[in-house]
Amino acid sequence: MSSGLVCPYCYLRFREKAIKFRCSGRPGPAQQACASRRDERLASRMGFAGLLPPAFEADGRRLSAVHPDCGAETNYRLCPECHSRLPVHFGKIDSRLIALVGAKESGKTVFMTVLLHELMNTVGVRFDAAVLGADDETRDSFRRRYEAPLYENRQLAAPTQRATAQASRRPLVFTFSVRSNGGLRTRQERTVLSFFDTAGEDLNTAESIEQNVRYLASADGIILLLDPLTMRGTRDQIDVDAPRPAEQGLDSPVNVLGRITELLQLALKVKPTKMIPTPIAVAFSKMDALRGGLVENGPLRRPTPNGDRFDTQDSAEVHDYVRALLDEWEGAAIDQTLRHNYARYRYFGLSALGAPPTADRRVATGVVQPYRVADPFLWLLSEFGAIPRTKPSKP
Ligand SMILES: Nc1nc2c(ncn2[C@@H]2O[C@H](COP(=O)(O)OP(=O)(O)OP(=O)(O)O)[C@@H](O)[C@H]2O)c(=O)[nH]1
Ligand SMILES: [Mg+2]
Ligand SMILES: [Zn+2]
Ligand SMILES: [Zn+2]
Repeated sequence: MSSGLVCPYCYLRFREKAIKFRCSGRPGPAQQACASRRDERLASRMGFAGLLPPAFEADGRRLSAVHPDCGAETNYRLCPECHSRLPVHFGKIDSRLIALVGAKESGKTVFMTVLLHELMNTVGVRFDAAVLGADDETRDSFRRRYEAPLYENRQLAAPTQRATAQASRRPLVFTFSVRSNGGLRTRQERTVLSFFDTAGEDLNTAESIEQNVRYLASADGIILLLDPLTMRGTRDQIDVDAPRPAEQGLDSPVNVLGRITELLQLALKVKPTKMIPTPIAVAFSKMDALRGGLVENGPLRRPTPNGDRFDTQDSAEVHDYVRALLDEWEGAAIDQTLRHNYARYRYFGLSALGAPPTADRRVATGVVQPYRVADPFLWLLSEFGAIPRTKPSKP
């Protein structure tokens, strides 16, 4: 799809040429500097009301421009729609938007926090990859709002606020860089990643559906987090110490999948005879609470793979195993929905925390010990061709 670029902050589509610039605010050749002011576009779209030097139009295919008012050069490039600052080299490097969706309480915020922490640490080392926040706001808010509470205070986040209730909620945007070995040449492959932590109830209310439709329609890959503990067939298998989901008010995984499927079909204008092309990783969270019922040394009890490629064989085994579990959990309708509507889907089972939390939402063991938390993300990256994968072994 070369119908232009998609902003990792507002998810609107535009052409590279339309990229705008923001004046550097430094004095130009005539020693005149442009004054900072409120950027109305940034205020209305992203809820940022601070003072900034003015935005202006120039040839967006270039990495810098001269502001005619002051004559100073700038390399501060902006999304033409929302005026957010674009990541360095945006438009010249791959950009992948990954949508993270799931019902209320399914574990999205904890999952995203642990995933990003792992990407910056062990998984980064495993793939020799560097993961960096693409802007000050992402760097600061990831650390302060997500990482520090969980890793320093061992406290799980409060339920995520709905997008409309807090206009300033913006996606976290990261750049993922890996060295690719193409024969004699090695080069850096850079991918821009955008995560938007939706609030579970955003999928229910009409006014917030529009934003989600745009978000899902622009996504290059989807991670759908489903809470297996809310499925009827798991009730008698849940670890006695694990907090149980509320009996009422939570959406069942099959309903959530149904709603997302309808949204995608509408947003992508998928013909009735066609499948949804976006790859979807269907990940069952909180597997620690069901550990007792899993086959010992089976795909969801053995250690997370740690080679420097995505392990295709291991992933296929997990996929088959989870599909078999779905029958046991009375979730066969999930498999039917996926099989009839999606061209590419894959099952995952994971635990962000590694053990059930305490009843007062704290990390029980004192340390976060994730299990397979990066698998869905690594599968998507391998589908995009951004990381290498192992060849499947013969059946
Ligand atoms: N057993 C277990 N429970 C988990 C895990 N991750 C999250 N939970 C539980 O799920 C609850 C909800 O997690 P959140 O990450 O806040 O869920 P969410 O999907 O962001 O919820 P909303 O923001 O309300 O949509 C937590 O308070 C935990 O009790 C896990 O890895 N294992
Ligand atoms: Mg949340
Ligand atoms: Zn200027
Ligand atoms: Zn934008």
